[in-house]
Amino acid sequence: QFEEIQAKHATFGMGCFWAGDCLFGVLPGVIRTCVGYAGGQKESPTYRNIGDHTEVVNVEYNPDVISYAQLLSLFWENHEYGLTTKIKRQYMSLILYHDEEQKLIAEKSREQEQRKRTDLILTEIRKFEKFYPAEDYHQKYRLRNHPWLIETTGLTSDEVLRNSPLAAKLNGYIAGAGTIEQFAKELPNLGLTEKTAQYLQKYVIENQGNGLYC
Ligand code: MHO
Repeated sequence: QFEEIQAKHATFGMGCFWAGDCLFGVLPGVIRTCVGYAGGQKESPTYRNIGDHTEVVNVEYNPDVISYAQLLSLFWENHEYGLTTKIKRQYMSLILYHDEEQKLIAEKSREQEQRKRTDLILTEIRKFEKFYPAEDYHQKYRLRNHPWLIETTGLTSDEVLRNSPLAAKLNGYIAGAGTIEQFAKELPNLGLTEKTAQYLQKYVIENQGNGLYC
C-alpha cells in the first residue's frame, strides 16, 4: 500500500510546523512527513536556537497519486504570506524546491496567487539544501497527545513516529485535518481495529474544520 518506488520530496515553510505536519500528513499520496529546520546557514539549529532557519515540513509523496501543484494548493490555502502580516523568519512562508521542475511550478503558482490579491506575497522560493530534522517531541506532535492511540497501533518509538506512514495519517486526522469524507474513504486502508477506528473518528468529527493544528 505504501509503495516507495517513485517517491519525491517537497518542503514547505508555512508557519508553525506542527500544522504542516497535520495538513500534509492526511493527504492521499503523501507517504510520510518530517518537521525540521531549513533555509538558513546556522549549523545544527534547534527549536530553542533556531538561528536564521525556518520551521518547515518535509513531505515524501508519490507523484503518481498527488502532484506538486496539488501540494502547492494546500500550501497556499493554509497560511499567511502577505506583506500586511508581520511574520518572523522562524515562521516565514517558504518553498524549498528539490528540482528544476518544482522550481518552475512553484514560481508559476506564486504568480497565480499574486494575481488574486493586492498586497505583495512574501513567499520565498529557494533551492532545498540542508534540512535538519526537529527534536523528536515535535514530530507528529498532535498524535503524541494520544498515548493510548500510539500504544494500540504499535507506534511506540520516536523513530517509528518519525518514519511511519500510518503515524502521518493519524497525526493529521486526530487534529481534524482532512475532510470527514476523505477519512471515511481511507479508514478501511488504515488497518485499525474497530475500537481504534471509533476513537479516531470521534476526534476527526470533533476537530473537523476548526483549523487548530498548532
Ligand atoms: N504556538 C506554539 C508554537 C510552536 S511551534 C512548533 C507554541 O506555543 O510554542 O513553533
